[in-house]
Amino acid sequence: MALLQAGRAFEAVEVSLRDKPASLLALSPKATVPVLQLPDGSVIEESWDIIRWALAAPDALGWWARAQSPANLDLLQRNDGDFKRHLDRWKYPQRYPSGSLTPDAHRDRAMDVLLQPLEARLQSAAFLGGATPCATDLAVMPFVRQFASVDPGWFVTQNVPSVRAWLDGWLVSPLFAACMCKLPAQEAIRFPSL
Ligand SMILES: N[C@@H](CCC(=O)N[C@@H](CS)C(=O)NCC(=O)O)C(=O)O
Repeated sequence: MALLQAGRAFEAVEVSLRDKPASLLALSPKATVPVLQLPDGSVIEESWDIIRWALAAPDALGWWARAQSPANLDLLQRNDGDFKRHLDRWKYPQRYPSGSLTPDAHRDRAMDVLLQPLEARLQSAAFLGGATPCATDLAVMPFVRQFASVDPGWFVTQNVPSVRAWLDGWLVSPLFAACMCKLPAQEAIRFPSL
């Protein structure tokens, strides 16, 4: 989404995380997605670094600048740290059989760590960037989407109306639709600049 928002043309290659292709491992031995290879061959293998590369310069619309506020950096840290840890342990309990918390306790911690502070922020502004989005919206939204879809029936009963409205808005946005098209496996697909 950051690449599209920045109007940068790129090729996307869909990979199966259950059967990681050698081409991915060769680019990035840690083999998590996303991975971005630049024309000079250099590789960026952390999503926030990819977002920075896409949006920071030039930053005509301020998507990167607005993400640098202490409140947004704090949310990013919560998202990438404790929230993802609890989300994974709720979503994939079979992968973490010896944990001390039940899956539902992880779900509740995830609410406390991210969803409640996010709700407080979004009650006073439509986006984390204020009246318009910023890089933090892009970094956090996909994981809130994951969280909401683990148990949608439970999620709609939670008292986070502003988070739901924000998430629903992203899910119908042209930017999200452009990213979520189904790609053929392991074939480079060129995305035009928007
Ligand atoms: N800190 C990394 C995390 C990336 C990450 O964990 N991606 C997941 C998909 S959302 C992944 O590749 N999982 C496969 C694996 O860990 O083997 C980033 O933000 O780029």
